[in-house]
Amino acid sequence: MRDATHALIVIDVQNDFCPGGALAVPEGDRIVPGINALMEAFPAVILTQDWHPADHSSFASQHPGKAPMEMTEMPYGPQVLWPDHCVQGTNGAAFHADLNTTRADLIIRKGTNPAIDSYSAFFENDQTTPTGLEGYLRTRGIEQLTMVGLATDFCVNFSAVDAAKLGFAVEVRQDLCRAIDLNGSLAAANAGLKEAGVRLT
Ligand code: VGL
Ligand code: ZN
Repeated sequence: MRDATHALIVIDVQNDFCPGGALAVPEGDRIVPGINALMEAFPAVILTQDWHPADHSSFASQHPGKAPMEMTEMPYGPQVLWPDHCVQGTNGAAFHADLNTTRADLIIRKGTNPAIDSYSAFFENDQTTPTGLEGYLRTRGIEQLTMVGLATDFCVNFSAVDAAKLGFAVEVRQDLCRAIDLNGSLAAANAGLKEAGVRLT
């Protein structure tokens, strides 16, 4: 068992990010058994859940003439336009059926504001609106984070970089993550993670 200052953060292991889902990450489901096993070694387990309203502005369907995976400009900067995914209350937004959610201390939902996407578990994509996760971790005395989940190059990446900037010691278990890899996003993410001082293991 890791000591009480160490939490496992499981990012977005949801049906829509698994094979057959709306924004399927190749092999996204393959990491589930390893994540369940790893939970046993952690005194604190937090799950994140991408949780969008049906008219979310990150959906290409909300931008006439735009197709999924194209870019747009939002007031807060460039934004990838995604297929509709993880709509609140749908089966696609549910956790993978085999993920051990019983073990979770906290489930934090993100991407609920229709005007702002939220890749990171700590801040929305405007990089200023907090989700509240930092306060939860600090009040529990947690200083070290191990991150796993989907997708390596988007939500895991942004969560890990933000956590490192906030002063947590962060490890990303690459064997328990899978990537979307859009236009070199995985290589860029790995470089950014190293630069931020995240340990890639
Ligand atoms: C994610 C794209 C859009 C993720 C969430 O979990 O990595 N990616 N929403
Ligand atoms: Zn999303």
